[in-house]
Amino acid sequence: MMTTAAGHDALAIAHKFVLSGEIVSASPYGSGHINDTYKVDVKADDGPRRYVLQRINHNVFRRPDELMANVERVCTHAYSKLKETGEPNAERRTLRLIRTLNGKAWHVDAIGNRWRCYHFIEGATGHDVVRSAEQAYAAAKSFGAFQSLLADLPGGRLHETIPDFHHTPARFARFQQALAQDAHGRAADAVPEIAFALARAHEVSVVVDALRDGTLPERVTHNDTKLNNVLLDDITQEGICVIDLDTVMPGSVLYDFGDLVRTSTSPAAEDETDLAKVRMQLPMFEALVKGYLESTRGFLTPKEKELLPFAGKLITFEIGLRFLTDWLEGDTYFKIKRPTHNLDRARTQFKLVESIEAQLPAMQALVART
Ligand code: ADP
Ligand code: GN1
Ligand code: MG
Repeated sequence: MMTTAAGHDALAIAHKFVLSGEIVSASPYGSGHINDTYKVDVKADDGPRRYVLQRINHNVFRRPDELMANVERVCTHAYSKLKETGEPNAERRTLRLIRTLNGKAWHVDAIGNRWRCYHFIEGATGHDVVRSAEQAYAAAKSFGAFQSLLADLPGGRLHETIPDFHHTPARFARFQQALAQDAHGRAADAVPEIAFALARAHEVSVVVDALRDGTLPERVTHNDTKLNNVLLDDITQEGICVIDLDTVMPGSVLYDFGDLVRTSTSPAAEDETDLAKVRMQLPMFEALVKGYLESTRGFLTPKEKELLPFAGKLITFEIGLRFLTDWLEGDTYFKIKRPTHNLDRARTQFKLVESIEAQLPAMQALVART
């Protein structure tokens, strides 16, 4: 048996799926914080072929079968709509699940892990850090188009794969609880970050309040629109395929646009420790707005549009809070590579929040004239 660092025999699991050739290897792949992802190499009659195999983290996603039912619905709808509209490269433009030998859309292993396998999208990359305004534009256009594609998803409301995922006040309450408990005695190492978070308590409910009173609409949204969750063509930099569909569920488009601001306007990585490098760059924001409005103009309401800059600040704060909470709780949620990783990530997010706050009027003026 060949097990990986995570202790799973991915090669054996790959054999449970209908792959078109002899399976050669399965190796860890990507830089996601939640699931275990593997690249599977296969020798097919017409040459080498690759697949993506993933184990769903069921500590994070407590109802993995509901999650997979969502993913299957979303993939099927997106693919058939692309085909209907005559998209010549539909195969490359949406994730497609590979069936198991039993004809299922996912595999349950002997110890209850859920596994799924996708066709590999070739010649495209998910970037951890934005390198050009063209990339920001392409990413925003793709996530906007993805929302548009799902506007008529049949079959009723999707399952909430993580309840209250973007309920920022609930995230804040969890942070306060972790702080009060300080179970690992770490609060003393994060005094400025804790003060920064506490000082922003009054802003956390803007979007959830508006969703509740109907001034913002609920839509089918992606909810994890960080830059590396859209694959960009290696040659043209065009947006090719939106990936990581685990959190596609009812939500606000503002959190989707906001996470693009968080991950596509700063020249620094999410865990950059040199905070001098962290900043919101207005030209990148401009490219995001342009790309996003191009694909969402048909449905975006004036209130949604108006809140686009604030959304960038709100979700950057929310994700910073989540990293800080995970740090206080002893690193149980996000994968870490060093002891202070979650604290470093929180610091980076909060530095970016400050940069957004300083430029909010300019960002709002830009949106108003676009
Ligand atoms: P996580 O939830 O852990 O972030 P993702 O679904 O985003 O997992 O996958 C992790 C990485 O694997 C992605 O960032 C991307 O680089 C790569 N990846 C995922 N699906 C595909 C695919 N179908 N084709 C090519 N690469 C993929
Ligand atoms: C996680 O799965 P991944 O790495 O794309 C997280 C997001 C965070 C992100 C921060 C299910 O995303 O919510 O914004 O890390 N996903 C989940 O990088 O919690
Ligand atoms: Mg991902």
